Amino acid sequence: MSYEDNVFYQPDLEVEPEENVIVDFDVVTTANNMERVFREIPAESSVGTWQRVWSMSDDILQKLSAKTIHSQLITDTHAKIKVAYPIELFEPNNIPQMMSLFAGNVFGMNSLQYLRVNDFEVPTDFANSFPGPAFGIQGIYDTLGIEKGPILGTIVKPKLGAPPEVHAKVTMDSWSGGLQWVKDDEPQTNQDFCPFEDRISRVLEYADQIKSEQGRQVIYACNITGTIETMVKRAEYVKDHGGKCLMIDVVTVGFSGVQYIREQNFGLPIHAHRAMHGAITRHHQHGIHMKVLAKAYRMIGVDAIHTGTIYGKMGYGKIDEDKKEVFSSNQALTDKLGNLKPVMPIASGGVGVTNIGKIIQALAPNVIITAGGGVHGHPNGSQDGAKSLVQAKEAGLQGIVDEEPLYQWSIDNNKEELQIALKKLLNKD
Ligand code: RUB
Repeated sequence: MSYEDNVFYQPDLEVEPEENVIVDFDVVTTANNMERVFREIPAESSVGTWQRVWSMSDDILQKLSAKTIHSQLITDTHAKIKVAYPIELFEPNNIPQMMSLFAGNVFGMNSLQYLRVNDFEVPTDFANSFPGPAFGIQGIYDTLGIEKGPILGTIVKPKLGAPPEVHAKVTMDSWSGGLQWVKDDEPQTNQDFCPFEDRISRVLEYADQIKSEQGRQVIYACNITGTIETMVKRAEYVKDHGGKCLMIDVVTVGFSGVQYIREQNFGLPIHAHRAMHGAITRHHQHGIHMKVLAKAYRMIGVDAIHTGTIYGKMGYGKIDEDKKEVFSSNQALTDKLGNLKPVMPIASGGVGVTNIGKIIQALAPNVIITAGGGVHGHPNGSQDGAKSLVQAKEAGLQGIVDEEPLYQWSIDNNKEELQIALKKLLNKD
């Protein structure tokens, strides 16, 4: 066995999808031997190494080697390939092992300039070995007690620094202005300027107040990110104080940490913030596509996850590329995947009254849309900012998405808060 072994490259091989994990890669090589790379990737990511070892039997080689089963040359040095990994190589219910296998050492090979994992498909039983979301899309609607449709929310701003009473006021104003979902920002955990317990208890009291005064359930996604032990304590605190949701920075916390929280069955949906994903997902030819992460976090069991807005401040800044990225990630959250529930996408980052209509047209009905600066930057504060976002959503659902028609709509329909927001953003007197 070596990279020369034909077992690793069988371009016409038909494999059984229920017996293999099939992974789509983009490969860019520094070497001048693409066929060798077609062997090297499956070899290094299954049973092989750079030369035959005495302990390798023909039986192992035939049964357990991964195989490039499809290759398409884009240029002399760039190809798209599909690799089939026999399911026996995987441990059920173990995402870290799965990622170490097909997205592990291969990323460091010196014959590769770039490598990108674009997608993966797993057999049904393997998918079902994972917990998956406890709530998923329907569970989130049920928690809020609402029917289908875009859920509007905000991120408390400033990103960091506000004391608990200000944090709580920003939250209360956002809810009383009509928003349904408020989340902490991704680096907000338990700093001296805003201790976790003080913040959470104040905010959750306001959530109770909204419920008793308006009969509406609102959600506060409390960021519990930390060590596993800390996250467990924080989740217990949130639950004991009547909280309805946990937020975790799922990329920085890591797969096992997130799954551990999922498996404690706190009875609270998990809002997955993806801070740091860009280091992994951003390069078109290198790293891991967001839809791969989305699928992995769905298997682990998050209920909602950030996947982009298309029209906001994050992403590639090119509508076509962003559409492709966001649509395919969202599809990974809802396509059939064993018996696992579908996950709610979250569109966030640079959202405001001028782009929410386009986001709704592209992503509704099943989406949580959160706007931080787009709410709290309103000249009259967070409550009017929240109202303006709700009004812009109403217009967006009617197909009024462009700035000038939206401004006219706000005048014609006496949507004062929206009109004021647009005046500022469109520099009108
Ligand atoms: C948005 C914000 C969000 C990130 C998430 O603030 O803080 O956490 O943008 O990005 P604002 P993504 O609404 O003020 O821009 O969803 O792409 O991971």
